[in-house]
Amino acid sequence: MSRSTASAGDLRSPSQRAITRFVVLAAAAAVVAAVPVLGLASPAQAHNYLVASTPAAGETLTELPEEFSITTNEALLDLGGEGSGFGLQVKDADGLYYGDGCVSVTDATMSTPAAIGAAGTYTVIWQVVSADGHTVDDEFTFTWAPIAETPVSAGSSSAPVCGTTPDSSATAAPEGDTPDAPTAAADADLTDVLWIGGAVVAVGIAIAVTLVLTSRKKK
Ligand SMILES: [Cu+2]
Repeated sequence: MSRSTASAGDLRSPSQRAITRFVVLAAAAAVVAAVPVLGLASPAQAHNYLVASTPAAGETLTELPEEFSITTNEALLDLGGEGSGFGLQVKDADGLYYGDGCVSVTDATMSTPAAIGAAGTYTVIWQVVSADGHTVDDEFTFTWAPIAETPVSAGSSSAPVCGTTPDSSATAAPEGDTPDAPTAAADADLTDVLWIGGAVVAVGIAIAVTLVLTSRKKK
């Protein structure tokens, strides 16, 4: 494999050629290592994302629709058809929740019967199960400014659970009582990708070093 003579135009010393070879091999290894990392990262990018909602983020809502809804880019995964893993909460500026906590999922849309309190700023907190089985959650705000008299629902201090009677005591919910499990799951996803990516890069470097050492021994 070793060449007996350098070509006439190659004035580099053997050690320079070894360094060049190492750099080329290391670059090649990095490219090879990057391919599976990108492959692993793509499922995370395939998560469903919000494409439309009622009300829209930042909208000033003047009439109460029949339903509040979230629509994502592709069909949601509603295993068993019970909306497990799905949630759509509507919360006012005082931290009170409105609605019955029930959601229905049809194709790419999750909806809940609309209920709301007095005029003001509201937050929609939603969570869906992506096509790949992972949950995605986010929130946005909208302004409620009814132009006609609208029945005002009683808010509950805790997030309503479908099928149970909401706690209608109108006391503000304590801070930070929204579920944080989806965030933890997203962190775990990212950690996995970084860990696997790091391991693949390390293996790639080890292969490059081995190739360089092997080619040196053969001289
Ligand atoms: Cu995923």
